[in-house]
Amino acid sequence: MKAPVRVAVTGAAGQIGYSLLFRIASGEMLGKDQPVILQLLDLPQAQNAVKGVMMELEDCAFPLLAGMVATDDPKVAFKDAQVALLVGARPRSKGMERKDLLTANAEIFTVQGKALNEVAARDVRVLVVGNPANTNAYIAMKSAPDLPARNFTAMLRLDHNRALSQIAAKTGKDVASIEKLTVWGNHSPTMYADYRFATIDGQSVKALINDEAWNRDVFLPTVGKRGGAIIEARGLSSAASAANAAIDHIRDWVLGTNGKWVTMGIPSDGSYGIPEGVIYGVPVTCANGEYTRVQGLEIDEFSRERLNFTLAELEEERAGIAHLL
Ligand code: NAX
Repeated sequence: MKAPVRVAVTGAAGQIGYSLLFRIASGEMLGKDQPVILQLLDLPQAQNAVKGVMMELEDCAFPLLAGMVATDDPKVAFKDAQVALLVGARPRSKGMERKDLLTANAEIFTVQGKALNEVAARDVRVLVVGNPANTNAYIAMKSAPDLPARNFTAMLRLDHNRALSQIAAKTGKDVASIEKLTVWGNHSPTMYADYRFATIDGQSVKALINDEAWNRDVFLPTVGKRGGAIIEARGLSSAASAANAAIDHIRDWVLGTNGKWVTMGIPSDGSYGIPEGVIYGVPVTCANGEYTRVQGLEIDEFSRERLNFTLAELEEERAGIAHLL
């Protein structure tokens, strides 16, 4: 039996947490032979709800669940954590300005970054789901100078999966047959879902679809505004699909993608004209527990505009919290 992996999850009492924890405990994230210890963080007022979730986790009698901890202290939750899913964040309340939302989250992610820096495993893999995810990941990364910057990532995978399913529907092909799709930039409606390099059974998706107006007027707005459409329809934001994307992100990072492209928000190395350090969605492949950015892709004029547009939003967010770091 392998030694258990310590997985910290914040926002454990929330709706994404409720979809996520059971799948982690059943082995869907780290493998069916990998025991896990769940270290659950939530606010003091949510501790009872966390206890309820833990009771349900117990009642599943998952063979791979080797232990659980519930706490409102990030230093307890992140102690020796090898994977940290930062899901909990301050939601936007009525009348709250975007600036206030950024500041409130900057405080949370500064504290959590510092705690990770102090107590987490030195190779901890961090995925930030809580919004604004890219900027929150940036803040956590900057607050954890003793940890490798490359271990801080933001979730663009839900956007990637949304784009995959739109293309599958448009072409009538299987989702699994689509390769080399990516989503650039911020996890927000400014993201740029890009199928210019994508293939299905070796055929170009761009050629198969052959409809630039569909790309611009249907595909990009549909993917970009999907979160809003789900809130409209369900009365609640995406939860199960967000949890699924988080599982995909960590599973692929740890277990590899066999050469397949996936999208991760990672600190820029300066390529594609993205300033170094900005947490930006890019295509990656994963092998041996590491991600590698896909390099050398051609950026045409339309794409450059879109890459710059989503970058401008990230730069604005970064400027908004710069004084706090
Ligand atoms: P919920 O409001 O259901 O749950 C959030 C949980 O986080 C609550 O239990 C709350 O008590 C806890 N929390 C708040 N501040 C905390 C802190 N400082 N430390 C620990 N826990 C804290 O939200 P849910 O629907 O689960 O969404 C969680 C986050 O994911 C939100 O920020 C949401 O905007 C974001 N999303 C990100 C997505 C992405 O693709 N990156 C997609 C889905 C989702 O919208």
